Parts: sequence; C-alpha cells; structure tokens
Amino acid sequence: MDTMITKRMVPVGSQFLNDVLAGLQAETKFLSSKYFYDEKGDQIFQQIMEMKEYYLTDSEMEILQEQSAKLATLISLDGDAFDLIELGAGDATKSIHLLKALLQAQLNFTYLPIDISAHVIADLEENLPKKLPDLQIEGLNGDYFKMLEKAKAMSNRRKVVLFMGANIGNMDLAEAENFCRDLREELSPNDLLIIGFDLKKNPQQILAAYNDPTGITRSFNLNLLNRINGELDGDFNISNFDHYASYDPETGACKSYLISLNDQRVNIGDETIHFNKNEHIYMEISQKYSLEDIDALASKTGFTPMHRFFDRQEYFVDAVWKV
Ligand code: AVJ
Repeated sequence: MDTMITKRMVPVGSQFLNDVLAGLQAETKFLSSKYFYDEKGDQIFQQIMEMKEYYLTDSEMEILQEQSAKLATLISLDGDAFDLIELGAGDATKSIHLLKALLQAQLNFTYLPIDISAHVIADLEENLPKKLPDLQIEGLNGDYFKMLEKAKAMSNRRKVVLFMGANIGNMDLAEAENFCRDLREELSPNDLLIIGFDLKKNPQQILAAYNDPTGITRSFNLNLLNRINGELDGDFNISNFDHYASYDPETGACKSYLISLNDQRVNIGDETIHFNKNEHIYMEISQKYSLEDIDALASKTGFTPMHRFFDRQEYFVDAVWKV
C-alpha cells in the first residue's frame, strides 16, 4: 500500500516537460518558441529588439508614437465606455503611447493587460500609474483566453483587444486562423481587435533580422536547451548545436532551427534522446504577411477590416478589425 502511494507521489511531468519530450520524441523534432522566455530569454529578447537588423520594434513603435491620436479616435467609436485588453502586454513601452492618447481624449476606459508572467503584471500595476496617474488599470495574470473570460465576467462594456508586436507571427497560418476564430468567439458586435503584422518584404532584410552576425538570435534559440538542462535535468552540450534561420518568400514563413553537429545522445530526466549528425530541431516560426493575407485572415475568421496603420517604410502594419 505504502509503495503504491509513494509511486503515485513521484512527480508527474510538468506541461513544460511533457511538451519538450513530445517534441523531441516526434519523428521530426520540434520545440515550442513559447518556452524561450525564461528570465535569460527575456534578456536576450531585449537585446534582439535593440539590434539594428531587427526592424520590427522600431517600426511598430513609430506607428504608436506618431499615430496614436488617430488610433484613439477610431477606437472611441461613439464615445461609450470600453475595456482595453492587451494580450501579452510586456512592459507596455509601445502601448503607453496609445494609453496617453486615449487619456488625452478623455475617453472612459479601463486598461486590462494580460500576461502569462506574474512579474510583468506586477511591474505594470506598479509603474504605469506613476507615469499615467489618471489610468484605470486592472492587470490579469494568466492564459489569454482564461483571462479574457475573466474580463468579460468583470464588465459588459465594449472590448477593444490589442495583440501587437507581431506575436501572431509565432503561429503558422492554420494556427493563426484558429486563434483569430477563437478570439472572435469571445467578442461581440462593435468590439475591436488591433493586431500587429510584420509584412512580407525583401527576403534578405527579413532573414537578416533572424540571423544576426553577432549571434544574439543564435543564443536566444540555444538558451532553450540551457533552460531544459536547468529545469528538466537535461544534459545538452550547447556547443554541439548550431542555429539555422531560413525565409521562404513564397509562403512568408521565416523559420529557425537548431542543428545537431554530431551523432549524440541527450538525457532529459529519465529519457534519452538520440540525434543524428545534421538532424534539425524546428524551434520557431515568424510568419510574414501581405496585405491580402491579412484581409483574408480577417474575413475567414469573422472580422471586418476597418483601418491599417503603417510605419513610414511600410515594414509593419497594425490592423484594426471590427466584429
Ligand atoms: C516576439 C514573436 C514577435 O518572431 O519576431 C525575434 C520573436 N524570434 N527573433 C519574432 C523573435 C527571433 C519575435 N516575436
């Protein structure tokens, strides 16, 4: 009896462990980019955003810095009260410009940042009111859809959802479609979605953003192996893997891989994973869109495109969709 109980008490795998093992035991190995963002991963992503090759952040920042007043007018519709819900708010360095414009226009709204990181939410609740004393803010820590449900239970005001930073790019086209459809299901007529897409452009320029010569993106990918070593009792030898980035102008898929540099075995807890020399692990997709792709996504998932905001170089777009 005791042994049975003891056995049952052996820790069952975490979601992270289950996902890592499922990915590395698959016929074609893969890991999920959603696991990139441990503390070290957050730091490396910060460095990526500062790289001269990584144009995305500057482009979207320019849109928000220069066109937030216009965006605020569009959002206000008939001036009724609303909830501004941001999915994956991060440090809100971009959305703060929109928040300022909405306050300036004296609109009645509550800002509800949703983030999977408790730390991010605590930071926002502490720091944003210092910068914007009139802001009503209610942070929600957890899964996007669960927190969206919670926001709906909190009030029946109109919802304006922000999903910026080209985070939709981390889904392939089929996943993006499912995501938008699920989001649409949660929303009601006159609700809005403001969604950021990185546009198809010169393939060299896109590839360079994900293949920097200094190796920051390389270490961003390799950091997930380090994370597995630290959190899941793994023994990856990081120097046995290299980073490979590709961009396919036909599909708009920018993908990154880790390549095993030799035949090797890696232990993760009690499991052993075998890698052939030159075998790849698919790590991340950063999907690029044309304007037609974006409109097609909207109409397939029950949204109506209302407006598009571009940066001057037209590298990036924040699209406004209405339910
Ligand atoms: C945070 C998903 C927008 O895909 O451009 C940057 C992540 N990966 N460099 C992106 C990332 C490699 C980024 N997103």
